[in-house]
Amino acid sequence: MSKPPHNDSLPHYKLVVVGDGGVGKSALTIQFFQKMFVTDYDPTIEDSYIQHCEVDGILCVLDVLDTAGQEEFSAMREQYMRKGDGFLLVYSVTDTQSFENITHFHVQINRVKDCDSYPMLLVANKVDLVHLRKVTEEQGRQLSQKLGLSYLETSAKDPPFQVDACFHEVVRIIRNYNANEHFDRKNQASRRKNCCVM
Ligand SMILES: Nc1nc2c(ncn2[C@@H]2O[C@H](COP(=O)(O)OP(=O)(O)OP(=O)(O)O)[C@@H](O)[C@H]2O)c(=O)[nH]1
Ligand SMILES: [Mg+2]
Repeated sequence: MSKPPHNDSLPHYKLVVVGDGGVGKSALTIQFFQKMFVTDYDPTIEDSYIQHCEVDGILCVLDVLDTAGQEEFSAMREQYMRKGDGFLLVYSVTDTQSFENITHFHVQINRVKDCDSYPMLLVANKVDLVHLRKVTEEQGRQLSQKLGLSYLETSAKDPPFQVDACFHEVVRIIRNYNANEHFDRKNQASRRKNCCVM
């Protein structure tokens, strides 16, 4: 029987789930890790989860930080943003304010990372609440285009809808980003090699 690969040899991705209070960050994270829907609302301060995960046939370690959306904990944001390799920007389709606040999270992550594009996915949660929906799919897609992000609709409620998909998608986005960065660095190095000082 083959031994499972040691953690150290696997790629390790730190995902950070951000968004306003009550949008379903914890419900999505717990549905992904524990395959259950939490119906009670217990505001998070900060929770962390880790597990092996296979994405497109490649094993990795996923380390997910479920953050506080409540404004009173907003001072902790910059610190966790610094640690993230990829971000899920979550809003609730029943809460227009949470949708409008996505732009602030996007700006803050780019500022903390000191770049204008970083691995992020726009997640429209609670799509099961059809009759309470206030933010349409079209509005969500428009925002995602404006920010240059991919867009996924989810429901953490049973039966879950696209919950695994949204975590896996962020891993794909990080892998692409890292591959492009590596490619850019290699290109820069070879350009440097080819230049001659006159
Ligand atoms: N119907 C429905 N309810 C949801 C969904 N996701 C979360 N909820 C409910 O919404 C409430 C808030 O969910 P949480 O996951 O605790 O919200 P949060 O974003 O973690 O909030 P903070 O920790 O304060 O930032 C809970 O009562 C959940 O059961 C969903 O997809 N559908
Ligand atoms: Mg929470």
